[in-house]
Amino acid sequence: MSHRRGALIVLEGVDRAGKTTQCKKLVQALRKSGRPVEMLRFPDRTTKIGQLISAYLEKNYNLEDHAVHLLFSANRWELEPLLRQKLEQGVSLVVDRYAFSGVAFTSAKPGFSLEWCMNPDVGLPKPDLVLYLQLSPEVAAQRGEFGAERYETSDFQRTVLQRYQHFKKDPSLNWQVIDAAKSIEDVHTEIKTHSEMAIEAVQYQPIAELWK
Ligand code: ADP
Ligand code: 2DT
Repeated sequence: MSHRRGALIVLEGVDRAGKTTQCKKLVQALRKSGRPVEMLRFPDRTTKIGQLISAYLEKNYNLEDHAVHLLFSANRWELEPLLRQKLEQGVSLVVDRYAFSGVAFTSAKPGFSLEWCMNPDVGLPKPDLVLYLQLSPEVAAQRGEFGAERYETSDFQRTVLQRYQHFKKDPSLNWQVIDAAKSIEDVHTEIKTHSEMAIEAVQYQPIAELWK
């Protein structure tokens, strides 16, 4: 590849870990230093599939557990051409949740293996960096009440937190654990450093495929 590509940077972590706050700050900081960057989030609730997912999360619509898992994955695949195009154009992407949320949340339900949960996302653009915002349920609780959406209960979130631990053992991922209990500014500084390093490191590398 003769021209530079952008980096795919994903933020993951349990509810209220600070993902949205940090995605916005990271995009601002990277833009300020002159790097082309855009923010995305999954689920993307604006598409037809996303609207179904949103209705499910808001408990306005029931879906069978396997079916909704596949819809979350389909919501990533429908944006895959756009993601790839942006990265190839040299735009870095900061993404609030990705396939790791898909696996952690569905595998927290009874009867779902990690392997089954990972399968539909095999081959998606592989993140060059995953920033996992680590926060204990106790500190998360201090950041406010749970909302009314599906999955927003402390028992379920505890299981999700356990499921996330699987990924830090995967040597093929650039999985960085960030202490999300620190101040917003301290977390930001750490995230920015990792992100700038990833952007430099991958600019002449091809985009890899997730879990392949
Ligand atoms: P998430 O997207 O992971 O659910 P948010 O970014 O929406 O988390 O943050 C959840 C709440 O916690 C918000 O009220 C936010 O202002 C607050 N918050 C985020 N990061 C921190 C931090 N490092 N310390 C204290 N409060 C934080
Ligand atoms: P927020 O929009 O507040 O982040 O909540 N989820 C997300 C899944 O179950 N599977 C997925 O693939 C993704 C991306 C996490 C979205 C909720 O949807 C869950 C919380």
